[in-house]
Amino acid sequence: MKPDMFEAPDYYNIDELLTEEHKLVRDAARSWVKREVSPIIETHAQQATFPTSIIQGLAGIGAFGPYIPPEYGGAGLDQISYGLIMQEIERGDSGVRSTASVQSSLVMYPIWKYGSEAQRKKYLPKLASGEYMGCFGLTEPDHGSNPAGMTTHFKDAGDHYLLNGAKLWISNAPFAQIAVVWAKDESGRIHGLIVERGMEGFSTPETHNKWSLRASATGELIFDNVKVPKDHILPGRSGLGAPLSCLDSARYGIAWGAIGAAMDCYDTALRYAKERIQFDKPIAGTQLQQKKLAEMITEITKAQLLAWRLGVLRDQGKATSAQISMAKRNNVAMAITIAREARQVLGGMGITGEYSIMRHMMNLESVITYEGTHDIHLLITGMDITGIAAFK
Ligand code: TGC
Ligand code: FAD
Repeated sequence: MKPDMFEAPDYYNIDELLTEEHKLVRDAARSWVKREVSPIIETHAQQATFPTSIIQGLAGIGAFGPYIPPEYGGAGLDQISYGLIMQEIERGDSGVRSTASVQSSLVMYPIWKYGSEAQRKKYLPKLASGEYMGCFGLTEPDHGSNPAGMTTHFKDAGDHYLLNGAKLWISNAPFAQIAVVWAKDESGRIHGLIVERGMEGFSTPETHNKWSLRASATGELIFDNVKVPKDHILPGRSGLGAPLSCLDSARYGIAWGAIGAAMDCYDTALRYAKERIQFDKPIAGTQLQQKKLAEMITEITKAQLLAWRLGVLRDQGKATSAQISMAKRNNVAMAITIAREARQVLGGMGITGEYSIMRHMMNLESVITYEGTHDIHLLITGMDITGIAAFK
């Protein structure tokens, strides 16, 4: 792969909206990605392996629990800093950002928000340092967009719960030490349970042959009469709103992350277009390529403003789930469109692993599907503005 020459576009001087701390956090993540992710990521994506060597580095830049309080090992940062970290990581690779999103928003967040004090103390510092990796089991083979229909269930068996069922498409599953699993009790109420690797009857087979997020490990969670100690239930909240509130945090991070992938595609295409000579002049001097590049920077700028404003609202505790849906949907669609256009700017070179664009493009096919599909987020916006749910 070519050396990482990335220069971040900032067409509307958005840096002026950031504090010194935001810029420090962002720049530390940016340098780390250049140094540690860019040189190895293409090989991992080609070989479909997760780069375990970067786990410590992710912890070092505060990517595991950026907004979790320091008393539990988190970085204690605000939501804009969290977003900027996700942006920089996804600039490197969406699969690496996935690993950080799951660890922070889908594992640490529910334990912090809905766990007991003993669970917080037991798990959060280890998750923040990367000693433990976690995964989040909501989706099932027959229930993806409609998690309310889940069939994974547990029953009271005296001094423990007995858990049965299966989860599919679970990021980090093949190597995670713990899984936050959503399952129904005997009355059909959804609860979160912390399941540990090594519990009898719990297995995590890997899902192979993905053309997307190849540097992220994806798998199943299978529960065959797993005895889960009673103190492994998250006591703070039950019902579908509990996992959905975790998704709010992860979807917010994706709204920023997608900007990173788009910026990398734009920056690569711009540099290539200025250097590539056809018909005796740089292709950047042709109207057709300028149209592509001008539209890319316009859409990136709009997405940056959307994410920044959403971050401010989240820091004020005012962001709604529907506002988060809009940003996730818009920014991921923006990124995938830019990736497709940027790939064309590079002509044949665009399909090779010499450049990051095709990898981003394939990764974004997962990003536009997980954490709520493009369609589901449109329906969430539709429900918000009309008051009528059109899911069913
Ligand atoms: P509905 O009846 O609307 O809601 C049920 C309860 O949940 C509450 N609620 C929320 N609470 C917090 N945050 C949100 N975003 C919430 N949305 C809804 C709601 O108020 C209600 O509470 P209560 O107290 O009245 O019971 O639920 P529904 O069954 O009609 O479904 C609504 C729908 C379709 C929007 C929801 O099911 C949905 O978002 N589906 C998409 C599923 C999804 O996003 N799955 C993601 C799986 S995890 C993943 O993909 C990780 S990828 C990781 C990576 O690698 O980065
Ligand atoms: P379906 O729900 O079957 O949807 C199929 C199509 O139907 C989509 O186009 C959808 O938009 C459309 N559709 C569905 N319902 C409606 C409707 N009411 N109206 C109109 N159209 C509709 N899940 C986890 O729990 N944890 C994870 O860590 C995780 N990681 C993932 C990693 C990867 C790489 C991938 C690909 C997925 C991951 N997921 C994870 C699962 C992901 O959240 C689901 O794939 C997603 O929610 C969609 O579910 P589905 O694939 O079953 O599609």
